[in-house]
Amino acid sequence: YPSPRPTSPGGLSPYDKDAPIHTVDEFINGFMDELNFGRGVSLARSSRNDQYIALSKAVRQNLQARWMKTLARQYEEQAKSVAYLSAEYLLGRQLDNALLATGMTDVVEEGLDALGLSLDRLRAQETEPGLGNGGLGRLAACFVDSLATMSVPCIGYGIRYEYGIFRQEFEDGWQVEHSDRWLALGNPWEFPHPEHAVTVHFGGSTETYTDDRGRERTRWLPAWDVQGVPYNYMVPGYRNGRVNTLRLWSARATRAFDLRIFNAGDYVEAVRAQTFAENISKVLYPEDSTPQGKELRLQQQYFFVACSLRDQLENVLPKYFDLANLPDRVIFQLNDTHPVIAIPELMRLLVDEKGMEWDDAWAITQKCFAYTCHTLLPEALEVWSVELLGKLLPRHLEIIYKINEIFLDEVRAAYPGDEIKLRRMSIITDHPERSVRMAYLATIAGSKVNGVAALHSELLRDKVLPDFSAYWPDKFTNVTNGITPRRFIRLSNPGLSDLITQTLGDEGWVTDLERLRELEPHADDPAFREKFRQVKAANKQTLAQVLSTRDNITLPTDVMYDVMVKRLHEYKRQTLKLLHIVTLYEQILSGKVAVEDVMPRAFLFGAKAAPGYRIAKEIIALINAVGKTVNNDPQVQGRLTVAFPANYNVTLAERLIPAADLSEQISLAGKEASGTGNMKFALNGALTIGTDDGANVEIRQLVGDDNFFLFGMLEPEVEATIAEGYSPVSVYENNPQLKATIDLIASGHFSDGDRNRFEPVISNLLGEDRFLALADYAAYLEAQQRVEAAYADPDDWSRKAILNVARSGFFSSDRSMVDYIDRIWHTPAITQ
Ligand code: GPV
Repeated sequence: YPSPRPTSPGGLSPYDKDAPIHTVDEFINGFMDELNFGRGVSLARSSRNDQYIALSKAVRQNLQARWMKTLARQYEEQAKSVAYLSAEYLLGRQLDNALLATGMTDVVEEGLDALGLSLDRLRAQETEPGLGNGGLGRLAACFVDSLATMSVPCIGYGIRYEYGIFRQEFEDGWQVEHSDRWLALGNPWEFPHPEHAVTVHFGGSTETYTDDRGRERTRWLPAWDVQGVPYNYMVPGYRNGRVNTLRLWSARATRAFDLRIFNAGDYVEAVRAQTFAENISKVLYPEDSTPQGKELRLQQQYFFVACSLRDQLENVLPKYFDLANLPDRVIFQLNDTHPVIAIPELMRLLVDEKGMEWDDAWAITQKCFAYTCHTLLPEALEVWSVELLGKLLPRHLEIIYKINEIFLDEVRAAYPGDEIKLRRMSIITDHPERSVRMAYLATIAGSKVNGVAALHSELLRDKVLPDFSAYWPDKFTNVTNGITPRRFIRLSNPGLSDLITQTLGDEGWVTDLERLRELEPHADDPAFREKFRQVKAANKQTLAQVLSTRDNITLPTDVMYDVMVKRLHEYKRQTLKLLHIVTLYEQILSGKVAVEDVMPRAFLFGAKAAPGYRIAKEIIALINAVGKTVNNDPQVQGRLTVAFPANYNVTLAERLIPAADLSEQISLAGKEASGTGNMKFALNGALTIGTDDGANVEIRQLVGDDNFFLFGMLEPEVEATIAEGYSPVSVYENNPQLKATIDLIASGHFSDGDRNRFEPVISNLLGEDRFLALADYAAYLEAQQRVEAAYADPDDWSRKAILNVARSGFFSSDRSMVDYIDRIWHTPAITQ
């Protein structure tokens, strides 16, 4: 397998021989050229945005030469490559990553300094590309980073949304959404190629005909079309001279589309129709793990996979390529079900357009796809109504029916007479309406199906797809998620990175994260612990500074930072965290605990709610209301601070995570597929308080029980509790502290006496509590007491934190890539 390349520490390296910029002078020349002749402004008259764009373009020059080399070499070698299909890429800011990959940071800093400019200020000018909702989109970004760093040929395909994830603001503590105009000031990181636009069809009907060899065939007579314009992004490997491609598609009207309407004589209508086409890539759907079944979303899905398949077959593969060999050249990895319509699309291309026989095409298709599932929640499993699919993609629906028919014949032969199993395994379900189960289609067609953490893969096999795993035991596998150490420690935590590099003697750990194990002996060294604490304290200072200017938030810097950042979802149980905070507060108010005995803590939240997810927005409002009351109540004497900076995104995560002491990973067991924030915190030396869920299980196994605060029901207990008939009210009635806590909220204490204000949250908890927050409340409080006891011994806490860092190497996304290559892709190593 491709081993990560050794790196040349610091500065510019020998592999950079094709790069135009090596020295400070060369940088200044490149930068001034971009400013004067690219932007058309003098330094004196330039805006910060001019400077940011000129800087980015100077930096990207150093990547471009290598990019072209990578592509040329790849074309020569014709090696098998990964085509990662993902509707989301949550990239985060690009400039710093490009500086790191090229090793230009010092040269650039010095050059800008000589011009009287500050690199930090120009960094802050970049609007991050938020082309994803949360974990799933960020995972895709980590994976493409790792593949480039490991020199594995990969092209990432996705959508260039004109508006990414909404920008969140709070008005009276209530979430309001604003459009994310991330392209408004220009984007120096993309390369549009309108000349390579491809056409994608929609709607219409199908017909049968007899071809010139006398065979009965089907063809699609679509009703309308749009064009996909590719925008290429560079995905630089870390100092290894490789640059892979991320190709995002943007929709525009075709000429035919325009002409048809122009010819009807209505100019204004024709222009409006262009907007209709462009709508397809206009906006990212902001629902995370809760698909809404909207027609435009299906259009987006088909749009980007149809563009991507055509691109592979017509531009990436050589002319006259024998498609029988397609599986030797490409593996399409399906990032959840969003791109699964690619399966019938490939069948359509092979059978209808290339004239292949069905069975031959199916044999190829089955080898070319693999499917990653990212959830266990039934409501997150995508289905498309037959009515909608038939209207938008009539030929694809026919192909899905045929795949299903042939598959069910197989099942019938394997399990004669078992009609119920047949109905259970059918791609088509009749309830609540006739629809296509995309996860089943992906499972049937894919060469492999993987979950994203050990526990998740097990539950996926046994609970979500049991019939399929019994039928194809070898199809199912696990690849535990990972995170890129380049962005999530090396860039985001320079203090800790420097300490690690000094301690280990070199920077090799950045591409070989298991080397963090070498830190283990230092966990017992008081001097090292002291340095480690200084890094954490400095990171808190930096965060407090950022939040002060960004959000006007005042944070104490000498207290424990207890952080819960992730999308707002009931299953993730932000309410459980809130109940803990209100409990601590209620104990002060009621005099049960003297305020001097309260351990000082800052609770930090970050979370966006899907705009239509009512209860999630109510929970956000409640967190903000509690924060306002607690922060301003003199009885608390500043010992408890609640901070909820708006618009949590990758950029903010890079500041929050390095400053955290405690990582909150408290989902109901069996609901969080993996989590990846949990890995980022552990890697940055926070201890986890967490349930036995997702990748928490593996984190705890690796860091050790003593260095992890486990609490709560296990997955089988959750099932048993629900089966017995769970009653949240009786938990409430039987736990006086819980009752006092909930009653305090219900009393209107956090809503100026308005007892109705948070009634929806209260009645949701007492009446339903789908995710058993009340059932885990007592265990959670008890675990928080263990946390406090441990934190009271700073030296021992540091030891535990250091061991978390030292034992987190497994969670590098480089390791995830090795597992994908080994278990699923079988792509060979490429030599530089
Ligand atoms: I399905 N995930 C997500 O972010 N969006 C989705 O639509 C779906 C899943 C997340 C899971 O919730 C996390 O547990 C997981 O770590 C992440 O995907 C990456 O696998």
